Amino acid sequence: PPPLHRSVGIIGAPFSKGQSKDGVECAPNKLRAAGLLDRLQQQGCAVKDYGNLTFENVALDEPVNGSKSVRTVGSANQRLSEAVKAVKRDGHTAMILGGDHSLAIGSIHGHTAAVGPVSVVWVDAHADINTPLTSNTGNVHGQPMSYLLYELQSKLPPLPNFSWMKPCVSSRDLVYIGLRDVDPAEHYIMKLLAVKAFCMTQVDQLGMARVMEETCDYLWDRAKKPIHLSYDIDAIDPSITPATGTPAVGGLTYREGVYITEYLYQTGLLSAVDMVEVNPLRGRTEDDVRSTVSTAVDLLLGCFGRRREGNHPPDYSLPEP
Ligand code: 4U7
Ligand code: MN
Ligand code: MN
Ligand code: MN
Repeated sequence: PPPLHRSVGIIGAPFSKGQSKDGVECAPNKLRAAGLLDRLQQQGCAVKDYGNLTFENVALDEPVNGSKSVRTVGSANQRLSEAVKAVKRDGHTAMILGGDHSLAIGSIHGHTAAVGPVSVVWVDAHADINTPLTSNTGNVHGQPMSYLLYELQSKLPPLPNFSWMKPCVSSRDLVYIGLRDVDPAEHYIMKLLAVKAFCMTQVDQLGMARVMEETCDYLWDRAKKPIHLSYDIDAIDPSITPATGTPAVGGLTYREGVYITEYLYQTGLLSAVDMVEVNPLRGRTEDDVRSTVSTAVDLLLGCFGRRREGNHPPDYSLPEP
């Protein structure tokens, strides 16, 4: 069984230039304000908050092959990669609070730089595997997996402020869960590389318990590696988590979403977790925002040992009359 006491190193990555809507940069502080750190401590985690990163705003960041803010995204991810590497070298499980999903580039890069090859579990409505040349929107948050995969390097144009990064994930070490809004080029790439994906059809067919068993069977077939969980809040149905930039109907239930985190925690292999695309300026009401933020917090707590059956400290003893 995994140790009851884990130490978590939290990095705030208030970054939003991988897409065009304001607000995702507010999420790290919103998640903290919702009691994330206290609740982690209450469930037995040692918490170290590394604070929020600051990012340089690159002037004259003209689109490259149609992709927007590439230089700004490149430089921000270089900083994030260094920060994640440092948290891993300090011996913590890394928790990266986004920010938009383009930050998975630096997060996964820094993680592998510190610990070597990882398995990636990507929970999302979207595959985020467009190359800069296939993207219809030019938003880098729809492209991070293509930058990270060895197998797609020959399909990427040279990108300014990305020379620091080398691909670091094999398509064999990637599993998607929750997909339901995949672009044609992305679908083609996934078939070409035979990427393992449990889209919503498979979630309906198998149920989440089997999806998680099969996810781990698949990833562990060769070797057990540290797991990088990249959790896009839009994987959850927008009736529960509406405050996000690119909501997609027909998503995971709250219970399915939490089950993923409980299951991955008990593998003892979770080594880094991204929570991305929470946008407190989206959603129509205060309740929309509250429900989105509190669901994101619950997902993060699940990654660090919270169980719905209840928890108690290892040294708990009953009061004697
Ligand atoms: B997210 C999209 F075209 N595929 O490339 C794109 F539908 O990090 C959406 O998963 C990307 O929220 C969504 O822009 C990015 C679009
Ligand atoms: Mn998404
Ligand atoms: Mn995403
Ligand atoms: Mn989104």
